[in-house]
Amino acid sequence: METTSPESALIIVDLQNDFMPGGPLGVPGADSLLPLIVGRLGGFSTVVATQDWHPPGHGSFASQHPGAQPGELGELDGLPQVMWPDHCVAGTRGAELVDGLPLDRLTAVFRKGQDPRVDSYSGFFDNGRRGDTGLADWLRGRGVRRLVVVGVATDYCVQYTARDAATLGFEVELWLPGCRGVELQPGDVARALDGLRSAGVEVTEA
Ligand code: VGL
Ligand code: ZN
Repeated sequence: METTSPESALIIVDLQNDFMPGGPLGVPGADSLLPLIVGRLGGFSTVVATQDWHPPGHGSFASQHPGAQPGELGELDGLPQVMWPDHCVAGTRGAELVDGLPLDRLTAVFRKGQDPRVDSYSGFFDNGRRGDTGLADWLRGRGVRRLVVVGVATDYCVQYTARDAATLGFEVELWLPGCRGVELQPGDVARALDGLRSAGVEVTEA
């Protein structure tokens, strides 16, 4: 049996319906993650889920930029911004955590992406690092020093969450079997993993 350490937390990033294959921002293979992630829940006394939670008409949506196509690079409030299909609108079925994720096993859910003027890939800060979700202080308050990060998408929200966690001084493991990427450009996931390793994140493959 896996031993639980109060110092370790599992961070499940954006395991939401709209990111499942067939959804508006479907991530290939994301529907295979649930049993793998559920299988690890017992090893952690602290389990956090993040939830992408956008207002209708969020500025990251291509639909808000005349002429923009989903997947293109544009700009939002002075920051480079990928134009995404409408997704994870607060309160919709698409924004719900996937069926089968046992909500009673989650210690907390942190929502992000609520400011229409800035995207928020990381579970800690928005992309402009202006807003703070409070996750870091909450984890420290529980005595958590080590994080295992899983979920979607490896090249976006998982990457940003893991990098911020390392920068904030947490010991971070990205458990690759529990992650899937968008891969808008071939090689995006590999580049994200290289960057994370350089930032001190341990990428584990089994
Ligand atoms: C995500 C793009 C837009 C993610 C969220 O969860 O990785 N990607 N919003
Ligand atoms: Zn989003």
